[in-house]
Amino acid sequence: MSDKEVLLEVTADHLNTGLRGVPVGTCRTSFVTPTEGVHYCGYPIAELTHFSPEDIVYLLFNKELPNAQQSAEIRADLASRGEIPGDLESVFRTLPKYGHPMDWLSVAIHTIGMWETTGDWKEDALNLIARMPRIMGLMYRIREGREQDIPADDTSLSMVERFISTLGLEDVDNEKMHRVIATYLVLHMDHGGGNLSTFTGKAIASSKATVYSAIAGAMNALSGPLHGRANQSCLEFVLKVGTSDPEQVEHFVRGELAAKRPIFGFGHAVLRTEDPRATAQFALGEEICPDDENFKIIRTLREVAPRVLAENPKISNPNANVDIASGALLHHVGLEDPTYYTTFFGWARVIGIGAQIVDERSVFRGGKGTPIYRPKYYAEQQTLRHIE
Ligand code: AMX
Repeated sequence: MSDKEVLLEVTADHLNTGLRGVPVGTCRTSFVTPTEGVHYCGYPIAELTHFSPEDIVYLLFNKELPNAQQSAEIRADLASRGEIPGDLESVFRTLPKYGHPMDWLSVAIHTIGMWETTGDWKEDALNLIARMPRIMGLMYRIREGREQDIPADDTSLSMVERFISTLGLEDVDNEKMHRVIATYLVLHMDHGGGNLSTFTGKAIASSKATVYSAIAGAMNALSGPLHGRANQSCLEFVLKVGTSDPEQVEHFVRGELAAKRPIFGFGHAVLRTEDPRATAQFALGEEICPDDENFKIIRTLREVAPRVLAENPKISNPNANVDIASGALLHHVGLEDPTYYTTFFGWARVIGIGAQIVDERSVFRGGKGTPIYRPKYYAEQQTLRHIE
């Protein structure tokens, strides 16, 4: 695009719309199309589902998929950065257990940033990414009161293996858990430049606050029910449906719509087909848990809800979105408490947001970086007056 190309004529009715559709900047890591959903560095997400999370970290930071040697190098690099530089368990013990896991995650990220910040955008982003598996595992252990015999963090393992090892759940199928979490991470790492948490992270970093402050803030943005917390609501919704009988599911869906409640897991602001991230998770579920009760419910919802939602012409996309299936899969592999689900989303997004912060701070504008964010606001109901 040329420097002088007109991208949008801004009119007064763009004000107070949350910058919806207002061009702000460029993004080198991902974009979203109405038919194929998110693409990472040009690759449709559907073509990336079988790569390891480490390979996708490499892709988002280097804009190319790694060859075998580069893949081994990124794993070794992340392993070398994995150790948390302080006693996070003690900090976690001081937090209220009734606090939401997303608040714990944000506190953990902020705390680690106080212990150690190098000031180099890429170093700090990669260090934080490498520490996320241990943060996630320790959060579960301390919140659940399983504080004894937490295994040492073997940073030579993959990121997902480190989480599973720290988590230390008995009677679960670790291999299935590995597949579900690895797929989850790959699918959720990035989603364009303007989603709220990514935008928030980049906005904070534009003040040259640290990567840790910026990403802690991004996690706070992600924690809201209109953003990341939708995946928690989605499994809660599935549990509420409680049946996979098509007639009963249809009755339930119609009842929710009549009561003006959303049908969670359906609809999207940009996509106009089923989200390929939902398609990928349905395929994984058919493979690993076709008879799981919650999976059966979402399978029926996927058949029934789009048909019912399509009766309302206002609804631009009646199809399944990314959140429909992830909860059922996480629940199946032993991660049954939906209040944690947004933290997996956060874990994944630390990678995309980290890569975007590095681009904005050290690549754009010939390496000078984007200036501090400063959109314009107009005064409203503020006629000039003076103290008499
Ligand atoms: N259930 C009920 N109503 C829905 C709906 C759904 N699944 N999807 C859209 N609608 C309604 C909207 O609320 C809106 O109603 P309004 O005009 O009275 O405000 C109308 O249909 C038109 O909406 P839209 O243009 O099709 O979508 P949107 O961009 O306004 O909203 C979304 C998108 C995701 C918020 C919406 O589809 C929704 O609320 N879905 C259910 C909740 C959910 O699954 N959230 C997870 C989002 C996943 C993600 O994007 N990460």
